[in-house]
Amino acid sequence: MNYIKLSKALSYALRHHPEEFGIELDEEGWASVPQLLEGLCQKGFGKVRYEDIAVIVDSFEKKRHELVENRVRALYGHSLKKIIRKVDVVPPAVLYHGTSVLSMRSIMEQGLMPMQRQYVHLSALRDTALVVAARRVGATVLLEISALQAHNNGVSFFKEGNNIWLSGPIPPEYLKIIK
Ligand code: HQG
Repeated sequence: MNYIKLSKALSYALRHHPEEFGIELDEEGWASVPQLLEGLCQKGFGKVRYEDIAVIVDSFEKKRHELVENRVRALYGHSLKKIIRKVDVVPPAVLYHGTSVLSMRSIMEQGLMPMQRQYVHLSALRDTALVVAARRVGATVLLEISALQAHNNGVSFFKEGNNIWLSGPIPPEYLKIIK
C-alpha cells in the first residue's frame, strides 16, 4: 500500500471533493469510514482496509486527519463550500505564517486571507511556518501575527493538531515581517 498516495487521496476527499468519493461531510467535517473505503475502491485504490486509514492518521508527523471509531475527518485545509464548524479558542500572544515575497504587497494591503481555503493557516512554530513557505515560488517571508490582540479585537482562532492554528482573515495591522 502506498500510504503517501493514500494520504493525499484522503486529504483530497475530506478537504476538497467528498462528492467524488460518494461521501458527505457533517458540520464538523466527519465522514463515514465504510463509505470512504467504498469510494476509494471505486476510484481505483483497490481494497483499502480500516487499518490502512488508521496507519495514515497515526504515522505522519503532520497530523492531518482524525479517526474515531467509524468516522474520519481532515483537521484543516478545507476548501469545500460547506463551512466546517470549529470552536473558537484564545490563541497565544503570537503565531506565525510563512509565505512568498510575491504575495507580500497584496497581504500588506488586504491582510492575510483564506484564499481558496475556508480559514487562514498559521503555526505556533517559526520552523513549521518556514516549511510551509518553502512550498511557494519566490523568496520566503516569515510573518509574526499578533494573534491575541487580533482575537481581542474580534478575529476568530481555532487550534488543530500539531501546532497548526486556523483563523478568520487577519488585517495588516496585526502582521509584522520578521524575516
Ligand atoms: C497567501 C499545507 C495574496 C498565503 C501547509 C499562502 C499548511 C495571500 C497562499 C496548509 C493573501 C494560500 C496551508 C493575500 C494569504 N494576497 N496572497 N491577501 N493572504 N495569501 O496553501 O498557509 O501539507 O491555501 O500566504 O503545510 O500556504 O497540505 O495556505 O501562501 O499547513 O497538510 O495565499 O497546507 O498543509 O496558500 O498552507 P494555502 P498555506 P498540508
